[in-house]
Amino acid sequence: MNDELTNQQIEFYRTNGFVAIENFLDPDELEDWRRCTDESVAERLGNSVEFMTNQMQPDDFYARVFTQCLRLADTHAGMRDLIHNPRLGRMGAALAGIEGIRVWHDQALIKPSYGNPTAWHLDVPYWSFDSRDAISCWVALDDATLANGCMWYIPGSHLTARFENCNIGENLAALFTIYPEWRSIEPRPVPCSAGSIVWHNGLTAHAAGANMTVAPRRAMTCAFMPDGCTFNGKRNVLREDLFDSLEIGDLLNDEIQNTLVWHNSWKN
Ligand SMILES: O=C(O)CCC(=O)C(=O)O
Ligand SMILES: [Fe+2]
Repeated sequence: MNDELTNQQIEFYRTNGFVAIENFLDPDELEDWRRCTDESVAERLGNSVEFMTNQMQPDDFYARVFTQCLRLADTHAGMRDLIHNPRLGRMGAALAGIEGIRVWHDQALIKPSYGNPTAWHLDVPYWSFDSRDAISCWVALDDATLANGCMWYIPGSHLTARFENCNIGENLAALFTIYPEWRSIEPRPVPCSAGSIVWHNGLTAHAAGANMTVAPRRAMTCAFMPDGCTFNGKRNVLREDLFDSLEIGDLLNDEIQNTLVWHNSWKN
């Protein structure tokens, strides 16, 4: 795992709200990420854990944007090792400029052949905390191209985003009715080869194109929350018992739900 970051990459991330790193995984590691993703997704779909996948109504538009399976590290030991790897967390913390970093949710996002585009959206406003420093990684398990639905970003949008958002629906451009000021910023596609990692700030506007190829475009991703964030009242992926016990303003530090995967004090 090539987890070293240059100052230039950190600077690029802070300015643009995203950064792509090619050759993050070596061929053996890529094989492992693919295996753990394929296995854990197959198990999840077989078990129909309704809350954590979007495949309950497979003909819906959203179900055909991607097959989405959330929190696979909860149910697959190999995936847990990949997602909880402190080296991955350290990378995210270094880019975001935060002391400690917790898992919000991992998710597999598999855009099927002829899958719909992923509409422009922000991530943080869906979640149970408000932060300008949340960060997600998106690991390409197949080459991501302009043809099969690579990621696109609005550079710098994280700097002016508010916590207002839209659904990932049929209108690709719904987000721009909330943020008309972003309409004139040229979006940047981020094609990358399998084994690359793309990081984005949770407030950076992003999207993906349709998959106009015969093969799926697989990605394994993880959203991270800065240590110290507090509950804002939204359920999102919180366990029911935890959600019921939380008051707005409570620290989100449950070690099972929001595992601390890296803290800068661990350096020594
Ligand atoms: O993979 C996609 O199509 C969208 C990814 C995304 O929205 C995310 O990782 O937050
Ligand atoms: Fe997203």
